[in-house]
Amino acid sequence: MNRRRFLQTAAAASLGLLNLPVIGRAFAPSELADNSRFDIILVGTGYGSAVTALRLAEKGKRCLMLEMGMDWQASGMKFSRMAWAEKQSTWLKTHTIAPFGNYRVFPKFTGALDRIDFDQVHVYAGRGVGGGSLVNGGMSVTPRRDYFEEIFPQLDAQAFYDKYFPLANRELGVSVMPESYYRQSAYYQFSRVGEQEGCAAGYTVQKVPNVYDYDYMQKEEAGLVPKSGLQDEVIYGNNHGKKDLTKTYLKKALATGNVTILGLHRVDRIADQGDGSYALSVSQINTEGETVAQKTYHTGHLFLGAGSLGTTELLLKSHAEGTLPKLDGEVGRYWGNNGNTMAARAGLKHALGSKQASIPAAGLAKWTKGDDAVFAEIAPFPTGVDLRVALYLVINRVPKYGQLGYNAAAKRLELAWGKEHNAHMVRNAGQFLDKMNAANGGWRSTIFPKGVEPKICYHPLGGCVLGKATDAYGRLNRHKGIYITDGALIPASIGVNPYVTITALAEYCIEHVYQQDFA
Ligand code: FAE
Repeated sequence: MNRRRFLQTAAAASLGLLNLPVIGRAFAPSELADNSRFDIILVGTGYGSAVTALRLAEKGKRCLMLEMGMDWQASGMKFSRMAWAEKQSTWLKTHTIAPFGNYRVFPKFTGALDRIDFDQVHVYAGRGVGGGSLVNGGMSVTPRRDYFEEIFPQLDAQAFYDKYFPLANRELGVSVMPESYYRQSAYYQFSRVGEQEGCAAGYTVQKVPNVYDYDYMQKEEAGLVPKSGLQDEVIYGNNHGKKDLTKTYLKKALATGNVTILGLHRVDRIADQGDGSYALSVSQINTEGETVAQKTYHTGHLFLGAGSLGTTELLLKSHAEGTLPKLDGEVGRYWGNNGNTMAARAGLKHALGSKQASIPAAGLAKWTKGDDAVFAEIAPFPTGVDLRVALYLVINRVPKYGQLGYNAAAKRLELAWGKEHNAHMVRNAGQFLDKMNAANGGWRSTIFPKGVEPKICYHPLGGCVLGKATDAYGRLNRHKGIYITDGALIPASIGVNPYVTITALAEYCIEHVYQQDFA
């Protein structure tokens, strides 16, 4: 051990900092002690945070990222398959929390997939370095321009479609599955049947780009490499093939040498110090979720990227507990589930195949100007047998917003979201199923009530909306030095799977914030 490393290690040991789950080399262990001050702290390591960290770090700014989930790469653990979920599948619960089939039990562990339950909606989220990119289906969809303009009338759409969406797609490593492979793969029979049936029912087929490496997938099918997307891996993480954020934005950010990520570090509270700085109460947890250390970190530049619910909760909770007294009433508003509704048909005439890839490749659209607009992702049902059941994740508009609040007495985040918010989604998804059945045969499956389940939300959006709770570039109202970077910026709906939009918005915001606040 060289002298510098020896001194650092000795200092770390005296401060009780050994065994810190540290990634990256921006800060020595001794600089991570309790009560340390950092120029920049980012909360979370999902899309918003990863983009922001890269753009700051490549300009030479040192960034500390705090992530409540694990560093999966360093852990050496494998992600679970869906068919045989183990403890690492699920965030601190004793059983699985998938949309259905939750018969597996295990000890609590800081696993990859979390679910936050409200009365009429169950919100799924990824946990770990990489956030939602670890558990999502990799569907990388740029929104329709007319809908983007409807949701964000104040933004320069031309700039987004010329610059920020292409940039986001490039950095994320998005590609379209080669048609030749799609047409002949046994694993995409379900999707080809879905397209054919959708056309017959009058829907427009839309190919869906993805961040899955299709060269790898073709090798999977040829039996040349370990299977992942072709072996029911997705919502608990992919062991191969998927370019999650640890292989794209976060990898580049760490390579600058200006980023350190602390895994298993949960930010519990933000306190306005009144001098332009913020004190964060942080709990370091172990893999059973128990607190093993508590510390306070200080910063003048706090970037929140804890996801729609995580970011909004941190702000509302800190306000309710009196440490962020000036919080704007706009925080918590314009929340929505991106219109997510699961739908299922049974009794299909055509075989869907006993082999089904877990990575979706196409969707069916009828995106009208009214509340009946739908975009239905043709989802796999990879059970290993062909049950002739077709699944869809239907995305709808969100005409009625939800509102988040924090109940200080009960110490929990609350959401005003009732059956009335879901009503048009249930109607639309039901009509979609009925049209598909009328054109192709089949009936509404009983895996969901009348074939439709509106409580499943994979795409939480809103709570700190751009231009409402923030200025034009994500700076939180009334709080100089706090920035929102994530899905909380989007008001309730974007009409397609959202992370390309979240990435593009984060690129846009940090470009302007850097020029105005850091350059
Ligand atoms: P996100 O990626 O959720 O990252 C937030 C991070 O902050 C997480 O790592 C948290 O662990 C961490 N965190 C939260 N609270 C704290 C705290 N207090 N202290 C420290 N760390 C904290 O945020 N979208 C698509 O576009 N295409 C898809 O195919 C797709 N499929 C999905 C499938 C599933 C099963 C799920 C759950 C989601 C899917 N999504 C998909 C949604 C997408 O993953 C989601 O919109 C983004 O991940 C949201 O990005 P954010 O940056 O907002």
